[in-house]
Amino acid sequence: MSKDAITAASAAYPKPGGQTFQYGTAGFRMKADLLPSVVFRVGLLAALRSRYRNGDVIGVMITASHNPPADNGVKLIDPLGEMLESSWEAHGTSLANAPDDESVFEIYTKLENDFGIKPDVKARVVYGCDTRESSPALVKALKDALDALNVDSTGFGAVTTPQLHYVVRCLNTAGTDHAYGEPTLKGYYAKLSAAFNQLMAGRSNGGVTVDCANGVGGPKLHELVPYIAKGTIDITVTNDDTETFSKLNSQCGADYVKTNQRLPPSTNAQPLARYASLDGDADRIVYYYVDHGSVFHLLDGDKIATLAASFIVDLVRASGIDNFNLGVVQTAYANGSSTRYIEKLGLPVVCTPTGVKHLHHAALAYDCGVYFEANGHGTVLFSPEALRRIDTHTPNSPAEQSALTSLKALTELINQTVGDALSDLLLVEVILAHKAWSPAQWDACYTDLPNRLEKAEVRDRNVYKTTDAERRLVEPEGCQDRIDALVSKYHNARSFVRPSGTENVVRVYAEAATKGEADELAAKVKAEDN
Ligand code: NG1
Repeated sequence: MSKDAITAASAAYPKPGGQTFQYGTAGFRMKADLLPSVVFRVGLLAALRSRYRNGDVIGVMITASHNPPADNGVKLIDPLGEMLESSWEAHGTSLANAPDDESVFEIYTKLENDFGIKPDVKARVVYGCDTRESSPALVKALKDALDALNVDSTGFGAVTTPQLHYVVRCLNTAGTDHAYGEPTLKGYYAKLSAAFNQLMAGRSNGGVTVDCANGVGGPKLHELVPYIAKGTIDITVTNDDTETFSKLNSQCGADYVKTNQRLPPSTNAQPLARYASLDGDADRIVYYYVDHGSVFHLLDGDKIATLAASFIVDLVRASGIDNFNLGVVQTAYANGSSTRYIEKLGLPVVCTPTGVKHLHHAALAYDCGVYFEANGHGTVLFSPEALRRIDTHTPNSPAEQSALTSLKALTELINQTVGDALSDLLLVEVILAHKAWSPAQWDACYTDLPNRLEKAEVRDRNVYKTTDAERRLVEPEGCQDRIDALVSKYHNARSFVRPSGTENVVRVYAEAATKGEADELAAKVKAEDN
């Protein structure tokens, strides 16, 4: 690649002084005004990655998800719609931290040489963004990098993160025997809705009100609704103002609801009606309702995981498929009651470090891996062999046939590339309709242990080192012993401290038999920690 083309284009995006960037759990994420040089260089990385993968399509998503409106971020999507392979995150970090245009070119050339990337392979990249005010300028920085390298690129405009993951997978599997779908938004809506309408045939389940966090999920849910068969469910879309940038994730959205464990203030909640909240890029969803006493009840990622796992296991059994290995993957933030409930269902459950790439990886070990973070980010994966068995299984009765048809449709309804709030919304609606459950009946599967999540500002989060899927601290020395001593004073209690992968803070989680105890334990651990 011509040195002049890269350095000249890079000169328009100088690295801000005094900043150190790191490709973390969610790619790069920070105040948007610090990002242009980072996004430009991520464009270079995407081109390299595509050429390294012999011209596979790589995705670049510009979003800061649930973060405030002034933030933005950027992350890469690998060919099958997965997160960027971990070993490449360091290359993103070194490009982003190159002090000047010359060193950007040197690192670019070194990566090309180290990976034996052939100069004649054409790179292919697709990209999208959320609805933030800063997104168009960052898209331009990305496009300038792609153009400087003569990349074959297509922009999808404002899309949800999972929609871009879907498109990437479709493009890379087109024409193969595992083609994923048509690589357009229309194709996405058509695929999800066809499966949903089939699963809901002859069923009607009232309505659900969806808070879209004033983010990209709003317009995209509006686009999906016309595809949903009339009389199945009524979807009411709220908090869908993407014009007033300051409203994004403000007093609404999945993160607000999960963290504060309360309704978005704009909700006029009716007893026992279903409500759901998406986050700013629609890759997370949580449900909730209020009871007749106006008490708020959260149905978070753990509740969605247990609902999905039990439903799929029942369908597999009812289809007459045996020796089918379904497992659930959680993180340390999963409520202890949910873990015990999964064990009671007789299903294997494992805990991984935070961040969906870890959960996704662990879920691949099963015929069907159900993974959700408690905050509502998750999906269900079926292995290629499981899909083949479902496809070729011969049912022995009309009941088996009916269960098998539903199971097949579920594999189409679920976005298997990444957690997808729109796909998860339809999945939950289908399951509740099949079970004829109200949100209260769903909630009654198990009772969450009261819990509290806090964050603490620290001088350097990197001094906190964890083990056991982040449930224990090994450094700073003595810290874990002090946490253990505090925990032992409470009933049914658990607490852990881990450094955030997306903010310069450590997070403190505590759960205990009562709300008062959970709050007190979290406060004491936080104080101990500072
Ligand atoms: P960090 O900042 O590492 O805690 C947060 C979420 C993760 C994940 C990432 C990426 C919590 C406690 N943490 O990570 O689950 O979703 O953001 O968005 O919710």
